[in-house]
Amino acid sequence: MNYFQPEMECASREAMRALQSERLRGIVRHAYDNVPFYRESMGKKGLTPDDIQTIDDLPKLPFLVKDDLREAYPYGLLAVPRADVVRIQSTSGTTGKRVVAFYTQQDLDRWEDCCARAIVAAGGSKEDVVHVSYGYGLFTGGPGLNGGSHKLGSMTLPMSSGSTDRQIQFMCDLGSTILCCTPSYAAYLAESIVASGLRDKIALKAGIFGAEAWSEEMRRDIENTLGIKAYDIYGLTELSGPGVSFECAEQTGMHINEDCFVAEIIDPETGEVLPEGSKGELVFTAIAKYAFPMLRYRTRDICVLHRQPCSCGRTLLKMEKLMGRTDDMLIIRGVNVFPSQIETVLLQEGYSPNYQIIVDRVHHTDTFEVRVELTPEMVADTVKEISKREDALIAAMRSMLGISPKITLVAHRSIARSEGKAVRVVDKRKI
Ligand code: DLL
Repeated sequence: MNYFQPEMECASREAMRALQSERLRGIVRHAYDNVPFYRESMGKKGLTPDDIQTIDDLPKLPFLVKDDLREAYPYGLLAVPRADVVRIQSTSGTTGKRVVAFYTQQDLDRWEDCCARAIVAAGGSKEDVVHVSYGYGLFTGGPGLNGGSHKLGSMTLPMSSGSTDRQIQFMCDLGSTILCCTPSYAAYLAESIVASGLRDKIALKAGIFGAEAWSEEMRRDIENTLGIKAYDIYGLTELSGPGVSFECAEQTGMHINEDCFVAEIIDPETGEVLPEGSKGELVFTAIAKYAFPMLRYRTRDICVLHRQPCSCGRTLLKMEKLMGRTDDMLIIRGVNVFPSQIETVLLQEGYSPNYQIIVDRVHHTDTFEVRVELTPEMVADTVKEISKREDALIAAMRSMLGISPKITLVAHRSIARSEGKAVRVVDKRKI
């Protein structure tokens, strides 16, 4: 199968709108008939599926937010019989409850097709050796790019992250040509390759980097160090995973796979839909996935959409690099972290909720520290006891977040109290 698909990727505006409207009618009917949540939320607005005929009717539909997914945990939004689900993936939720996304075989195929298109847009073909160093497991990065690479017929190295020496060895020995990982891991790998003196032994030509924000400066740095072209890729678990949008060689924004996802930009305060070119919150409706329908899902990502002609020939709408979020979610080494999760752990472990999260980026790698106040009862602890407490907190954080912060226990009342909103997060990264 060819994964440059001009009938979709270069379709005329009219043809794409017609396809999107047809798919939208189908998914709205499916969600309404099979998910009580959608029936109720549409009912509250006096809507039935007949009211949604074209994508111009989208703004009539209510929004869906992350809290709705959390409340529906685990099966509340499932829209197909359990027996038709072949896979789940998952991501962190706002207060520790995870979001679980479900896939039918057809949903998985469509997701992998989107990832295959991204690899082709980065110059990939079946001749390539695709080195996937995103995490595997519940995180969508590894499984998504792995699936896309398989679809394309490329030799796929399911490396996952970590074990940098082994990554470099395989890269040299097997001739990896396309690297897929988070931009911060790419930068770290690049430094390690140079330090190992093996820069001339690698055959990499491209990288597909996403899951977290990265600057143009960081892109040029990675490109120059590794001698590759670095492409951005965007996605989120709720919408399948990576491949919602991807960059082409023009590197002026990411093309949205519009045959699968309809994008809107809204004013995050009022919910009003803004015209193309405005900065606002990105809202997606997934029109081609059935197990876990997402109608007007508020991503909390801030972005601008534009539809200028692209030299690659694709007519797919483009989204610019993300400009931040409307909530307090942090992305640290590619992992989504909510301050509320950290607070939950501290309270469970017997600490007060006086803490501060300090994030920085040193040599392109995120550092992550949590400063926690000892309670008055703990102040008399010995150094050995304090060090044991720190280890226990690191383990509890790791189990909640999937990554370990550096824990610094500080004296009672030493974290500055604020009169207004507490300053819980100090993010020193310049992205
Ligand atoms: O990060 C999926 C993914 C995996 C995308 C691999 C790209 C590559 P989640 O863990 O659910 O899914 O996190 C989704 O990550 O709402 C954005 O805030 C952020 N994000 C994803 N891609 C980018 C990117 C995956 N290219 C959240 N640039 C999203 C900036 C990104 N932020």
